[in-house]
Amino acid sequence: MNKKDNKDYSKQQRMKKESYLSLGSFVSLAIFAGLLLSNIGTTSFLVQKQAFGLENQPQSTPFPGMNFAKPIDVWSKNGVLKTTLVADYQAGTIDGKPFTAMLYNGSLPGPTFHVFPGDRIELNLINNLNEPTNLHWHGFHVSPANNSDNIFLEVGPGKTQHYSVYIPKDHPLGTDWYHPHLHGVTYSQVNNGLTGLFIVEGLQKLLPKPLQNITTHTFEMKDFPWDPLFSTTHNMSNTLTGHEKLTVNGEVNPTVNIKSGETQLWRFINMNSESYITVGLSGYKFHIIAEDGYPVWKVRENGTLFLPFGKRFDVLVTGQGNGSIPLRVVNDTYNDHPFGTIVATVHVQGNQNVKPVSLPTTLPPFANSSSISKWKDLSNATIAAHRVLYWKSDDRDWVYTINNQTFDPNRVDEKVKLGTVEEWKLINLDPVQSGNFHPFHLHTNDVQVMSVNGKPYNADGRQDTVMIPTHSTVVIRIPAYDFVGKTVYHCHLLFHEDYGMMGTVEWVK
Ligand SMILES: [Cu+2]
Repeated sequence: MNKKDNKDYSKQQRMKKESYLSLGSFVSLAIFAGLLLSNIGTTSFLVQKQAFGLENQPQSTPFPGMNFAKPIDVWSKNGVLKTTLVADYQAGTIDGKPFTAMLYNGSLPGPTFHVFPGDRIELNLINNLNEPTNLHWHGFHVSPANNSDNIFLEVGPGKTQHYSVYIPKDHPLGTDWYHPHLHGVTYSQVNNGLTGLFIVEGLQKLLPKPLQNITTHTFEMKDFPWDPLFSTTHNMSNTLTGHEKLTVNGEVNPTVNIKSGETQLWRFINMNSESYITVGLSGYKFHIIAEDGYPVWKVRENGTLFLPFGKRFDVLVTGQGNGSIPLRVVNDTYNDHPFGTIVATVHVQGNQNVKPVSLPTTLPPFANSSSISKWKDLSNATIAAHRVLYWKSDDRDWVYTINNQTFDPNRVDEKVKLGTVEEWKLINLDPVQSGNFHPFHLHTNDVQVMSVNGKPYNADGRQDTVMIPTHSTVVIRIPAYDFVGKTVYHCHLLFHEDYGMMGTVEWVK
């Protein structure tokens, strides 16, 4: 059974479960659906905007023929990003199909935030949903405690949570993102549209002078529409609408303009929670300068980019020739879209007399630090502890475990001492035919991949989202530094996470 068949198989299992639902469940389903609709009918986004001072932020413009808005860019000012996110339901259409999404500030995806190392984030999260939510800064090296990147916080319906996040002066540079991270509802909230980019600026300053002011484009890739009924029923048969489209920044097949000879910085992210994407641009190479918001030690040239859920790549691309070429889903072991699916159209303007600049093969260190933990290769690090984590799926009963345990927020699974480097062996026990890949994600500290199935891995830098293929072993090294507190590691197939595949780690002094 290949991955696709397996997905269909899982869906059949989910449908089977649905048939066990009692009449009572259907009654409560109807009540919940009614609540959802009444909320859509009565909540005015404009009123909320005025109430929370959002009317002073740059205005979003609606997509043509839709009432979802385009994401806007919000920058920090004088070292502070002061902003508000309102999570609410919003009706609109994608590809002519009506769809009710869960959105931040009415835009699909949410606003793109731009911050610098050393900045402070002061953010109000207002929850207008009928269910609890919270916020995670995916890829950020910040405190996991108090009202910082604390995924144990629960923001109830109608409640507001203030977040204060301090970004270290030597924070890695690149593309990170934000999304809800409340155990049990993460999968549906992310799939319904509650995601946005959080860019730590400064990556261009690591490039040769002529490239420091290049044009940037973001590619926030996500399958829409997703069936919002799942959020109210939590019935797995509702998770796939059957007419999902691969969208980029909320649009189907947008156009990107580049001149022949011009180099641009493209920031890719897979914002799905259960679809892999591999993209390619025929005749082009992507020069990867950051992975998971972490500048590389060595620039790798790749013809394709494989993005598990949550993965980001910052790449340099130089325009060639003249005319339009499609950015497509290309053939790869892992892919959940038909080969050839168009992601975006790249329009190259030829004969512009733009002289190409030679691209760098390495980048200078992003942080001025002598500490090995901060940014250097961990291959020769002293290892303070070795741990083994077994990842296992039961697709029939939807039980997903790490070391035979499902998630318990009150338990501490691993304690890691600050200032040390640990080596973790991640073993995926699921057989190849199960199709159950598990993208490992760790909060607070980025990791270095050391080997895959015993074969040494030549790491270009650090990552926060690492694929553990079926029936495979991946060895990683984790440097613990700067922050104490309890947080989590988990599978970023968010359905697995919601059904148990998450453990707790406490960074201790
Ligand atoms: Cu998984």
